[in-house]
Amino acid sequence: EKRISVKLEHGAHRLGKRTDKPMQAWRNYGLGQFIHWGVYAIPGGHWEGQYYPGAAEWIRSWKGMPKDAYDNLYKQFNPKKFNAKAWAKQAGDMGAKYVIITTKHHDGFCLWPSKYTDYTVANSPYKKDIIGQLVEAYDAEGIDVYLYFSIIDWNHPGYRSTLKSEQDRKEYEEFKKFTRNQLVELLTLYPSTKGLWFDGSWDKAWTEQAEFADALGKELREMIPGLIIGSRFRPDDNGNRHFDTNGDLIGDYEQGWERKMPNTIEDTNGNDWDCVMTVPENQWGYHSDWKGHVKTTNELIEMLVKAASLDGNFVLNFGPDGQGNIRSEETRLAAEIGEWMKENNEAVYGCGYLDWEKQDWGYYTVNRETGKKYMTVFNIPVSGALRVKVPGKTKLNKAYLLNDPGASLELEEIHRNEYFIHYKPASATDRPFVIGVETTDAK
Ligand code: JFZ
Repeated sequence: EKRISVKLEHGAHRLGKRTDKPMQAWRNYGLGQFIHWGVYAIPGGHWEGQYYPGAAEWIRSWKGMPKDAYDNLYKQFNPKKFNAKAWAKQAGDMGAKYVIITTKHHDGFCLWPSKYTDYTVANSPYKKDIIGQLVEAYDAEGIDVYLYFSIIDWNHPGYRSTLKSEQDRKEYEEFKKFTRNQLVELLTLYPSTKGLWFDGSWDKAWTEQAEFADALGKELREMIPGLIIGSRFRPDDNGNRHFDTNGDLIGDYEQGWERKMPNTIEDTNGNDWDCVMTVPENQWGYHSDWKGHVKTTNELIEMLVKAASLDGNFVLNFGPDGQGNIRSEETRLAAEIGEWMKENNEAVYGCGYLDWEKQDWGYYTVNRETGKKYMTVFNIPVSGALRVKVPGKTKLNKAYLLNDPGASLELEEIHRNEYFIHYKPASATDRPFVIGVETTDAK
C-alpha cells in the first residue's frame, strides 16, 4: 500500500493509538450498550396503518409520514414507564461497561432541555431532562457515558445538506453556531461524559467545514480532558472522512464498523475501533414490528468475543418504545448475555488480540495487563481435539476450563509448536465456553 504524504491543516493530529488512561479504559470496556430513543419511538415504524420498511428512526424521511405530523409528535412524548435506574441496572447486569445515548438524532429532537431550540423534551408533556436522568443512573451503576450527537438536524432552519447559494452559506453559519452551542451545553450540563459519538457527518455541507470542525473538536477536548471522539466527526482539508488524505485515522478510534465487523487484525489497520450492532437487520429506534432475522444470544456473544479478539469494542443497540419500556426481545438478550458474561467476562474485559494463528473452534483473547490467554470455543470439533498452534518459542503448559480452573484438560503435543487440547463437554452445551491456557517462552 502506497502512502501519500501531503501537508494537511486538519488531518490526523496523531499517528497510532492514544496511550492515556481514559483511552486505555475505553479499550478495555469490551461490551457497550447503544440507546436510540426519541419521538420516532411513538409511531414505532407505522403511520396510519401503513408499515414503514426502513429504520424506525428514519420514518420522518418516508413519503408515508407527513412531516408536520412528525414534527408535532413531541406533544405526545410522555414516557410514563421510563425508569433510568432500571435501564442502567439492566445494562450493568448485561455486562456493559459503557453506554452511548442519543441526545439528538437526525430529526433534531433533544432529549435534554437545550436552551438553543424549543424542540426539546422540556416542551413535551414529559418535561423532565432524560439525558440528565440517564447520566446520573449510568454513572451510579459505574457505566461510562458517551453522548451520541447527530450533526444532521432536520429541525433547524439553518441546516442544509449542501450549500448551493450565498443564502445557504449565511444560514448554515447560524447552524454551525447552534451546533457548537449545543455541544458546549451538553458537556457543561453533563461533565462526567467520557466521549462523544458523532453521526450524520456525511453531508457535503459538513465535509466542507474542516476548519470549523477541527476548532470545535479542540474546544470540546479542552472542556473535558481525555474526551474520546471517534472518526465520524470532522472531515480533513479535502473533505475526506474517517481517514484523511494521507490515509491516517482522524480521531481516537475507527467508527466505521456499523453493523459489520473486521475479520482479521489487518482489517483494523492497527487502530482502536468499535462495532455498533442492531438486534434485527437494521433497526435502531423502536420499530414495533421487526421483520427478518433477529440475532440470537449466541450470535451476539460471538460478535462480542470476536471484537475483543481483534482489539475492538462491541456495542449492542437497544430501542425503547414510546412509553420507555425496553422490549421483551432485548430484555431477554440482555439477561442471557449477562448470564454468560457473569461466568466468562474474564475472556473479554481488558482483553485484546493474541498473535496466534486463528483456529476454527473460535477466538483467542489475551488480557493486556496480566497476559492471561483465553480460548472461547464456539464450534466444538466432533473429534474432541481443539487445535492450538503457538509461535516460535512458546510452549503450552496447561489448559483448563475457566469455570473449573482446578482441573487440567488433557494436552497433547502433536508437532513442534502444535498441540491438541482434548476436551469435549460431557453434555450438550447451548453456550460457548472458555478455556484458559498457560504458556512459557523457552530460551
Ligand atoms: C446512522 C444513522 O443514520 C442511523 O439512524 C443510526 O443512528 C446509526 C447508528 O447511524 O446510520 C449509519 C451510519 C453510518 C453508516 C451506515 C448507517 N456507515 O458508515 O455505513
